Amino acid sequence: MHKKTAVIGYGVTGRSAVRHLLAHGVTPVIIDTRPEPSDFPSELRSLECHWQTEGWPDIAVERAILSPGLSMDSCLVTAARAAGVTLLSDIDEFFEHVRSPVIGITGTNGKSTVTSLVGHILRQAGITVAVGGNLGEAALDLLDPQVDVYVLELSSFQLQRSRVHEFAAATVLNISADHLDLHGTMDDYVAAKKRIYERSRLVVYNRDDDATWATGSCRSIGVGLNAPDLQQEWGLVNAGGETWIACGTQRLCRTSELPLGGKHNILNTMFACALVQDRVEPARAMRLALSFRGLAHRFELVRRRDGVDYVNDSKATNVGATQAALAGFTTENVVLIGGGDAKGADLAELEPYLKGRVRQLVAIGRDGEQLAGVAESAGIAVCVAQSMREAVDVAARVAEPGDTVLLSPACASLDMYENYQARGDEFRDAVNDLDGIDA
Ligand code: UMA
Ligand code: ADP
Repeated sequence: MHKKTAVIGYGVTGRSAVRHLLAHGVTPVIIDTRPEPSDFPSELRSLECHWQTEGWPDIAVERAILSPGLSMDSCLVTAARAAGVTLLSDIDEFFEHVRSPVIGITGTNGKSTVTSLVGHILRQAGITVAVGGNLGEAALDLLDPQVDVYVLELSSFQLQRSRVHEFAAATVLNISADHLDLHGTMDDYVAAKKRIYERSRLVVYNRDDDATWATGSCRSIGVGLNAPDLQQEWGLVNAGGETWIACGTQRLCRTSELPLGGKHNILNTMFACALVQDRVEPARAMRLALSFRGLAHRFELVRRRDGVDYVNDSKATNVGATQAALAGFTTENVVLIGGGDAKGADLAELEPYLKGRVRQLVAIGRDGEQLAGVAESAGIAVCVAQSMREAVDVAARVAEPGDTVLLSPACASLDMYENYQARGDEFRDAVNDLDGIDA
């Protein structure tokens, strides 16, 4: 067993790393730039802790598990490197201990949906599965000898600071600009994501997005919205006036039967089925996928009131996700609530998606004015709201029967909320408090 191990960052990941190390007989040193949390457990008081630490403390450490949220350019990480500390991620530590196959999922959007759907299909097929990573439980908390297959959602930050690992199947679902405030360049962001392919036994890529294509000679399956031209590839075919999901020459299901709306969810469903292809045969996987009900805050219908749909897409924290949400509308019947922390992204990329779909923008948050400018140049009416309640009230006043009031901010929530869930919850509460008839 390794000695003198530090855990850098005491968030969700750091806590899981401390638990894991203690369970394996290693006493870690905790280092964090933040003050000691008020809920720090009394049973950990005997550990050596360095709170509010910017430089490397005067301690001899061989290796450190580095949390994903701390920038690689931070003073603490630079100082750890200068002190010769070997930096690992929680994912590296997870792979040192895991004894069952791991399916890995990354991409700019759809990770949580596909990760949960893969877990759902495997579970329904009678396989003991553990699902987590960037979503839900941290990877190290999932380790359990009873588990047959692990399904991990992986962020670019986790992949960026991990070694290359052998996934049973891995995917980069799609790539669009995100987290450029921390990655600096698009090349750095894409390179971090594509590390997931390097030793993967099966690669599932997006035929319509060349940034997701693998370069080596790995076994790969393409997924796309056009017809599949190879056996085992996934895509859409038209037959008898209907659109079908197909795997190779096999027609599996009409897209109209899918429980989740939007073209992006058709893709997500095909990705999930392709990722489990070595364990659950395609027709069965597709059948099992039909009972998946989707996740909260992702294009979730909250209420139909006075003929207006209120949809919570608070998880749309980047431009690509809001583009996907808007792409599903064909007429100018959306009242969009958007804005927040744009994380350095160019919101002008939304303009072609706003035109012909959005009738009114209600702008919120720090970069709401920037989004308002984009909408105005597309000739769309704009107003600015100071709170979510005000935004919902304004949207409800301007919406007409047949319209959709859509919270799909294209921005992170952190300028106004603790996280996207809190933002979506406030939207949901404000919508449910509106007077009116549910219909
Ligand atoms: N921080 C400090 N000082 C430190 C350590 C961290 O200021 O010494 C700050 C970071 O800059 C960051 C915050 O604390 O703002 C949290 O960082 P962390 O590394 O402690 O994060 P965790 O609590 O461990 O949560 C992380 C993921 N968060 C991030 O990567 C920012 C969680 O994903 C993930 O669920 C968890 O690990 C378990 O794997 C959340 C997320 O927002 C949902 N992820 C981003 C996304 O999905 O877009 C990547
Ligand atoms: P992630 O975990 O990558 O953030 P989620 O499944 O939580 O992905 O969805 C995040 C946002 O992206 C939601 O607004 C959702 O509607 C949208 N979305 C989901 N799948 C896709 C996709 N394949 N392409 C584009 N946007 C998507």
